[in-house]
Order: sequence, then C-alpha cells, then structure tokens
Amino acid sequence: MPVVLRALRQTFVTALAVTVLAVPIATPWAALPVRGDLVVAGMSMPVEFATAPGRPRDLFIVEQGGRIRILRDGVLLPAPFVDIGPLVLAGGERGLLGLAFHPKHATNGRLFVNYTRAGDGATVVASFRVSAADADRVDPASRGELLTVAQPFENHNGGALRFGPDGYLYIAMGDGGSGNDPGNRAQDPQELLGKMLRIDVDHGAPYGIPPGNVYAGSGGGRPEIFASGLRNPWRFSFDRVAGDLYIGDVGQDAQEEVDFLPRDAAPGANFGWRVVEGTRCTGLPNGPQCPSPSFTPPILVYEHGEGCSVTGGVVYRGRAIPVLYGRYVYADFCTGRMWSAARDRNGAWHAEALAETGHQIAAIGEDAAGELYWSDLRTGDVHRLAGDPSVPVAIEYYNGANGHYFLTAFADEAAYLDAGAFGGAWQRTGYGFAVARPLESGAVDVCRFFGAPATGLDTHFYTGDAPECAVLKANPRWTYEAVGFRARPPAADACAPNTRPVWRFYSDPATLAGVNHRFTTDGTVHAAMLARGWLAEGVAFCAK
Ligand SMILES: [Ca+2]
Repeated sequence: MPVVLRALRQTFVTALAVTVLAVPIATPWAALPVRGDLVVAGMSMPVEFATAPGRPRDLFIVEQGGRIRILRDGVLLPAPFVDIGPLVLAGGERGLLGLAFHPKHATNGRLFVNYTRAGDGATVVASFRVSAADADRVDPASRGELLTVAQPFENHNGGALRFGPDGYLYIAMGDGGSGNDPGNRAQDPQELLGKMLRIDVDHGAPYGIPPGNVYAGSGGGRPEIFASGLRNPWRFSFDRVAGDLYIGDVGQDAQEEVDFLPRDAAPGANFGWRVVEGTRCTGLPNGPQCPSPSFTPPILVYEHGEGCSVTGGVVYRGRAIPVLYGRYVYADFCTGRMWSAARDRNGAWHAEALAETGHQIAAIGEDAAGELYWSDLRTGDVHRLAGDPSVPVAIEYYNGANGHYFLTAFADEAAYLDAGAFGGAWQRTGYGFAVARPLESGAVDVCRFFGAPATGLDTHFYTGDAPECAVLKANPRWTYEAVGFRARPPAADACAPNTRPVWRFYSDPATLAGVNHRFTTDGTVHAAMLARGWLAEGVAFCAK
C-alpha cells in the first residue's frame, strides 16, 4: 500500500456518519452485473474487515488509527469495540492492520490483532478477550503479546491475520520495507520478514509451532515460517468453502500479483521475492537462479499501467450475486479497478474486470453471510457489492433428496423455492449466471423441460437449440415447461467474447443412479462433476 497522508485521519476522525445509500458505481467495462452500495460514510481509514464465529449480524471494521468498529445489520454502532490508539503508531503503511477472531470465539471470546507499536514501529501480534460483561467491548486488561517483530523501515508491514481451515493463525509479514528488499529478508529463513507465518494459539506459551511447519524442530530457519518470498502481502484470505489461500502481494516497480495455495498445501512454498517480481526476474543479487522451479508462481498478475498496488480480496460466497459465486475478487489500491477471477475447466486462471470504482481500495472483506465489502481509504467510506436486479440471472438449485439440479431465472419461482417450497428440499448451490435480457438481439429462447420420475427420467433439461426443443416437445416422456430464459447460442462449442460457456453435464444411468443434468459456467464445478463420474456434453449455450 502506498503512502497515505496523515491528514486524512484527522479530517475524517470526527466525520463519522451512518448512511445507507444505493449509489451505482461507474462500471463502463464491467463484465458482470454488479453495483456498489454505500454502507457507511466517513470512517477513519478503514483497512480491514473481519467476522466472528457466533456473531452473524456483525461485521468488524478495523480503523488504521487503532479502533475497531462494529457494523451490525448494516448500521455502525456508535461506540468502538476497542480503541488501542495509544499503543499504535499509525500513518503511512503503519497502524492497526489486522484482526482475526478465534475459531471458538463464541465460547472463548478470543481475538487477535496486528499493529505497529508506538515508539519503535515494531510489528506486534497480540490477543484480547471480549468483556465478560459486554460482548460489544473488548476487555483492555486481557491483552497478551504473542509475537513482536522489529521493523527496519516504515513500509511493507503486511499485517493481515486469518485462521486457516487447520485452526492455526496465519500472519502476513512484509519484507521489512525500503525498496528491493535490501536485506534480502524475504528469502532468508532466519528472518520472519517477507513470510507467511503460522502459529498455534491453543498450545504453548504464548503460542506453539504447528508440527508441519517448514522449520519445526529442524533448526534450519525460524519455526513460525509457513511460506516465504513475499514482498508486502497486503490482505490475504481463505476461501470459506474450499479452504484455499489467496495472497495479494504488492509489487515493486513492474507487476502486482496474487499468490495461491490450495487447501492443505504442504508448508514451504516460496513465492519468489526478491528474486522474482510477479513473473519477472529482478536481477537482484544473492538469490537462487531465476526463473527457478522452486518458486510458486502467482496465479494472477497485472502490469503497472493497470494499477500500482494490489489489494488482495476474497472468494465470493454470498447469495446476492449468483454470477460471482466462487470467483476471487481483488482490486488495485491506486486505480480502484476491481477484478474477479476463476479457474477454467483446464485449471488455468482468468481475470475479468468487475468495476471501476475510482476508490482507494484498502481492504476487501466479507460478512458472515459471505457478502462482499470494500473500503475507500481516501473517503473512509465502506461499500457493499450488490447484484444489478435489472439483469436476469439463472440461479441454480439442488435437491439433496434426489440429486436433482434445477435452474430458474424467474424471480417469483426463486422466491418460492427460497421460502421452502417442497419442504425445503431445494437449496441454492450459490452458482448462477447472467442470461440475456428478454429482447436482446443475438439471443435465443432456452426451452425448459421436465422429465418426470414416472417416465423413467427425473431431471430438468434446458436447450437453446430450436430443433432439439421441437423434438423434445414431441416426445411424451418430456414435459415442456416454459422458455426458461434467453441466452446466446454457441458456435462450434465456443462462445463469443464477453460471454461465457455454460457446460452441460449428464449423469449416465448405466453408471450413476438416475438420469440427471447439470449446467455450469464454473471451471471448478466442471472438474468436480467430471471427478464424480458425470459426462461432459459440451457447451449448451453462452451466458454472461
Ligand atoms: Ca512472487
């Protein structure tokens, strides 16, 4: 994160206001139908979001100067959760930077913060408990220091904290600062700087070392190290469904990058800094050969023409925007550009523009329901990403009782299913895709058929192919239900630019129970269905 003027804090510290406004953000090249809603205006340098297990109404927002605020049901509570301002050296890239709640917070009340210490500027990871008398207050007397790391320069403090799916606390450390990592710290196993650390807060005093850590017991390096070769990991997250780790790592002069490790990846990944920046060898001395197969390359990069400082985000797992489900959302701090990215069916990553916010996006986070928020450091405003209701979306449902997938683009039908029709057997999978508007040129009708169980089928089927639609209409085993939605037809199993393939899967009754179909745009789902023995039947139609 680049330098932020100290004056900003003074300007906004007294300007707290609570408003909820629907403000469309400028999205001239957005590929997905989204908008931003202003949730809170004028906070004091909001730099991080966190949620607490057992508190589904609350989103915690970290202010760089040392306060943590509670956004409850979309309204900012007037009193801070905690204010550790006197302990914190704030300004530029320093301050209160990280917050994570213990996985068992609902019973033990523990939380963890990462801040720059007043006086010497060292990074401190400390623990607190909520007050026994008031769960909306932290007990200041409960503070305990876990880890202190001296900082040789003001910048590159990383700072995010997250608990992984393994229950350990992950701590993102920058390389110590200046430029080009002058101490070569990110590659030095005797340094905690430039690393992703992993500690066990439930054993040991003040913490234990997870037995799988790279140097746990070996003596070859600091035992807290989980991964190395990071420059300034500005915001990382775990996908709450898949458990995968995503790290936004801020670049030097050329490229911004996002690094990735799948759930349960072995410790010891080296993301390459300062030997490599993004995908480019830096030529800096005293590193291993470059390029090196020992480095884990980024999954996403962009050049310094598209931005200058990446802000790592989250994999969207909310309900408000079905077209975004399962996609990783990240942004650039300098330009306010926001992207979403996902893997295709071959495992390759692709990013596409999501919005031009014009904001200084310091943090992207999710609330307890998985809805996505971001903060604008310039204004102190917090925004929530919302779907654009004017764009029709096909929403996927699944019936666990009979393994039946279903798509609907009819809002009243979705509301009926969401209200628990058929005893609640139908549940949203989270996935969906944007379909064509009713009169959109170039789109075709997608016929929706139901094969009732009595006919030996038990499935819904969708086709945008007019001859196939006519054939099925004449087949007594299939019941024609409606034009389900409109979509663009594929050409030779491919889709035009700015549209995405909807792949059709078939469960062959010869090998799996029952006739079944599923339609998806998602490469991860594609791979999962193949692994489950479903047959890929190519591109059914093209969606947005
Ligand atoms: Ca790297």
